Amino acid sequence: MTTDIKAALRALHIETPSWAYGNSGTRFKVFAQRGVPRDPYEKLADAAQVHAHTGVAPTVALHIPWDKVADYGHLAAHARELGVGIGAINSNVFQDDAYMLGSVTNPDPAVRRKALAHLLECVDIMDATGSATLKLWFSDGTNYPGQDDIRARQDRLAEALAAVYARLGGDQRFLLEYKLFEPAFYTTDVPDWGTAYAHCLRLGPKAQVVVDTGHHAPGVNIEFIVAFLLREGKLGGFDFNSRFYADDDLMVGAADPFQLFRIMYEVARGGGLEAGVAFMLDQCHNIEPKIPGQIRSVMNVQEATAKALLVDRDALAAAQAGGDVLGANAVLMDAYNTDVRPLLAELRQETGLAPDPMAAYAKSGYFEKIAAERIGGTQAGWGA
Ligand code: LRH
Ligand code: MN
Repeated sequence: MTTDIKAALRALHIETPSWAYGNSGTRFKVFAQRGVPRDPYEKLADAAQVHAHTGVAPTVALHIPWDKVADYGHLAAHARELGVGIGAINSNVFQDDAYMLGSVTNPDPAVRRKALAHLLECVDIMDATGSATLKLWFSDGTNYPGQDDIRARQDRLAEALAAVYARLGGDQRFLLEYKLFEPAFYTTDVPDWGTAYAHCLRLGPKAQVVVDTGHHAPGVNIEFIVAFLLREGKLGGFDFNSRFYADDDLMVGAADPFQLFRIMYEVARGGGLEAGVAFMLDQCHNIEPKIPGQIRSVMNVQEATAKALLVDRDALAAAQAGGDVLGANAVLMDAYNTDVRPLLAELRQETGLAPDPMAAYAKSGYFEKIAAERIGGTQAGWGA
């Protein structure tokens, strides 16, 4: 049992987002922090620290144009030298003035063409970096009833998605991300898993859904969505974070570790650990140090996954089959209430890592080094 669990935990691959290493905030304030990267090369160096200390964060998601460089092949080579790879390419059709009334759903065909051109450029960047995954999130929506035709916007969205789908290479796929609201406050054109699923189903196997854990209405049972999409072969990935209220983008597992455990249990139960599901973090460390924030987040996913793998599946199946409600619930709670930190510390030592990545990073002196070196220049951020 432990051997299999350790093997599954060693195979866990958590992708960190380049933008988590830059400055971020809210509409009220973006607090700058010392040592923040000034360019994608420095972001990759910081991401490599997370992988160096956890052993399970070997790729970095890029966001275009926040990570725009002259030579994406050179950036990918730099990543390899650092011991990491380029993961999902994230499109950005939410920050250009032209997109005030939408990007691919905009009533103006010229704006739609502009947005599509950006999405296709992101596929070119996938080709240049060896990335196999395009992540599509659309801020598109309306703020007032009547502002635009809900059905016509779906037609425009479908047209753009079909054009991107046709451009994808053999081993490439796109992940369509949904979000209940914000920045739009009346309709959002991809508001929920059902809408994303329906568009992906219509397109084909290279189109899957990404579940951002901060993008649901309060009270939504996310692990049900996970179980359903996995059963359909349409769960492409996660944007992991946590929230107390809305799209807070806090550290995954920080606000609701039990929810993360329930999600990872459905992932393990549904074969999601072996199905090429992308486990990506999508977070903003507005007030806490960035690299330790990412290390802690990776550890939270590891802990939730270890607990999920500890569930006694046979005992659970027997209790469920026998209608033993409390017995079945107890099997799951026993796993959740198990302290898996010694198991993970042991696993890290067996793979030549320090048992406590947070302590190891703090002792490494890396922060002091970057805080001293990274003087001047423009710190990276959301570029808004
Ligand atoms: C939108 C989102 C999306 C990213 C952005 C950084 O809220 O979750 O995944 O493009 O955050
Ligand atoms: Mn996201």
